[in-house]
Amino acid sequence: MSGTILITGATSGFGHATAKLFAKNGWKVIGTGRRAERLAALKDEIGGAFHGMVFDITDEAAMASEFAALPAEFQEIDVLVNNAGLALGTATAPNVPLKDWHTMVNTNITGLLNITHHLLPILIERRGMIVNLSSVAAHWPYAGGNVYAGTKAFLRQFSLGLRSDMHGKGVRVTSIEPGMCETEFTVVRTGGDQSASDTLYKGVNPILPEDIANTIQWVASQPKHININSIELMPVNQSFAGFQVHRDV
Ligand code: NDP
Ligand code: 8X3
Repeated sequence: MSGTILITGATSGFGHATAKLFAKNGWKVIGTGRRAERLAALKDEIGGAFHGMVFDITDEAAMASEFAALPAEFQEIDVLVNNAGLALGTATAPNVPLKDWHTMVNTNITGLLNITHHLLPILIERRGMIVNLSSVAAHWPYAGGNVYAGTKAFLRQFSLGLRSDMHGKGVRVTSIEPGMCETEFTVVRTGGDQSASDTLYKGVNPILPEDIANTIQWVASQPKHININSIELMPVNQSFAGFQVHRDV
């Protein structure tokens, strides 16, 4: 199968690897992000099968004007990968800047809803597919996960709800819920601390962006009568800890 895929957050990590893999497999790829130079580099690498859209996903008007300028040959979108997102900080509440909570909600939820709402008519017309990047954090709480984990739990449940709304329309929806993957995620989360990121992943043998790209490719290549509802995946070296118990003395 091939067609046209739109990937939000194609300038880094999962989105970047997914853009390259789908282009290699003959798809037309639309990639979004704020960093124009990275999208231009993808265009240089992929060529005419790639179209970059530069906008901040929290800016609905900027998104709409990019779609208004979308070339005709990229308009028949078959797959939307809602990948753009971020975590900010690992501090426990309330020692968290409120603006960081707002940024995570505006990016991971509101921006994602804006683009999803915009594209649902064409996805319904084309009996297409939506792949949402949730997280293990949607299921497994940890101290400091607070709003980030909350946004990813929203995304998992929104995916399942969309499945219900798409009943009978032939539109497929998948929630992908990865654990630790080494991308720019932790550099962003720590406010630019590359060494904190290196330390976190050292010896973990984490998931690679290409592993997620392969997962998305596998989901999209299932027969049309199959919907993969959700996939949770982790590095072997990441697993679960028990509940924490505090005792009053
Ligand atoms: P990266 O930080 O490497 O990539 C994030 C992407 O999101 C970038 O392309 C960035 O583009 C884009 N983005 C962030 N904010 C905005 C914004 N306001 N407007 C437009 N684009 C934005 O992270 P990952 O590849 O690791 O993460 C991708 C998704 O996977 C995220 O939703 C993340 O929560 C999720 N995830 C990550 C895991 C991990 O361990 N890495 C595990 C589970 C889920 P730009 O900066 O150019 O705008
Ligand atoms: C991020 C995955 O394991 O770092 O969504 O919380 S984890």
